[in-house]
Amino acid sequence: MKLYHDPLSTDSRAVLLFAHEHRLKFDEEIVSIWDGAHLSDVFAGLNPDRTLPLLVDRNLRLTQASTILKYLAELTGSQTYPHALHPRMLVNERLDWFSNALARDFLHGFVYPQMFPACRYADGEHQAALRRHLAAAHRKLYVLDRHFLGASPYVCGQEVTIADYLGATYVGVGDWIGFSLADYPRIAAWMDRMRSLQSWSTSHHEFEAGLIARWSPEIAERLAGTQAGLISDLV
Ligand SMILES: N[C@@H](CCC(=O)N[C@@H](CS)C(=O)NCC(=O)O)C(=O)O
Repeated sequence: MKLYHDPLSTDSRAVLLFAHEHRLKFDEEIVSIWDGAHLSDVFAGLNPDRTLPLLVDRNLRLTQASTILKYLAELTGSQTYPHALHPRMLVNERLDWFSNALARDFLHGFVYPQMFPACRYADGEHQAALRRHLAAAHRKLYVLDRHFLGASPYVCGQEVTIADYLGATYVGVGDWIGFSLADYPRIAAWMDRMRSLQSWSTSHHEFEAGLIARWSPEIAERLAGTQAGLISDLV
């Protein structure tokens, strides 16, 4: 079994978190997303969608972090993916929500365009697009805080599941633009719980080191300016 990933890829980190927590051993290869290695013809031969992560197990190729998490949990008999039908469907439901709703509005719509130059909106549209997606992201975060977490420590109830691995990895990226969780106390407490997992820092260390190494001072300054402007205007 081989995992193609890059610590700079958010979806890769969710899989790495699960793998480290479960002490899983497999071959791995880093495909540098920053250098565009995922766009190469060689990698497209493995994953025509040219995205990371990719898990290859004999003839099976899985390209969705959520499916890879389910597969690895199933292979290892992990309790983080319950077998009973209703609890399992709840985990699937939350995974879909993180992959679709939260990723769209929070990650792709609001966070990445501020972190990665290639994801910026066109000049003249950038600020307006960020504002629109920030408003949508707040609606999603409200649902996560008040409804999914509510009185529970984890998004599916009392026990940590693969949905928490994926969701916390997504929410954690907000730190890099200084996104405040002050209005979301349950999310903040959940993130503290997830960050206290013994493998959290291992699976996030290379991401953090990679970002710090790659961000030029100019980008860092622009990021700080953009975020400061948004925060003072909107929050
Ligand atoms: N739906 C996929 C998303 C995979 C994805 O978009 N990965 C990003 C990195 S987090 C990627 O490879 N982006 C490169 C690109 O779109 O060019 C999943 O859940 O794993």
